[in-house]
Amino acid sequence: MSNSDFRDQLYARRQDRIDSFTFDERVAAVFSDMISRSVPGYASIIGMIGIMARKHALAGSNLYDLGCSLGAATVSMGREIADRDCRLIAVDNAQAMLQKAGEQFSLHDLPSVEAVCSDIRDVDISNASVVVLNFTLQFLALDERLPLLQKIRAGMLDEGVLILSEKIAGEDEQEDALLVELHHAFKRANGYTDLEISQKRAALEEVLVPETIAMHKRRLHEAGFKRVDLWFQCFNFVSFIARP
Ligand code: GEK
Repeated sequence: MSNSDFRDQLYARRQDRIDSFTFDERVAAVFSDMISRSVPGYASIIGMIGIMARKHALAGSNLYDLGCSLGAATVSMGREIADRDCRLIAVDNAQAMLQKAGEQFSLHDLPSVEAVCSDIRDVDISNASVVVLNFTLQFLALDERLPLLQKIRAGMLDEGVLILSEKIAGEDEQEDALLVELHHAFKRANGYTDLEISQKRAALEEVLVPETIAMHKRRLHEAGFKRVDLWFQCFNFVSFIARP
């Protein structure tokens, strides 16, 4: 296969009907290229998740990567905590993604990873020192977000951290328009055409529902996290570190 086989061209041709976005084989095949050309700061976030795991992972505890896709955050954490007796649990409900994640784990020689094909709403969270939701919560229905965060909080050690990354909405119309415009400029600079940008946007319309930073902070507090800090923002992509 040539490199171009892995380039995301899923929305390059005009489509008469845009189906809702799903994480199928076609997406799994190009996912690395898609996320790095679509999410500003993705590589930095992945790297920093490893750094944060190194700081917070406790020996004998569990580390969760919920909605792991191809397992980039798990690999980043695994590299940083190789010397510790921790269990890494990578969860995704898309079989096509999880299969490729498994290949990554063997490639990086991460023996203690458990790859679980499940809905994150159904997995048991316990003895957790690090929980990662890296651009996953945004795919749950609004009323399912708080119960998931409450479950995570309940399964977390008092010294634990939740790293929550999300695509966000601006606090008002003007800020939102600015952030969206800058994000689209980022995608254009990475080779996506206006057609690709608008067709992908339509496919994600009802699937990915962004919320404001204020809404996320409020909900994290409601779920029982006492400290919530924003450690990353680039345009409409942010990441929080939340602590009990
Ligand atoms: C990364 N974290 O590269 N249960 C399990 N998995 C789910 C669910 C659910 N209810 N809903 C969505 N997913 C990754 C990137 S991508 C983000 C995360 C994006 C999974 C879905 O199958 C997909 O693999 C992932 O969450 C979202 O660090 O594509 O924008």
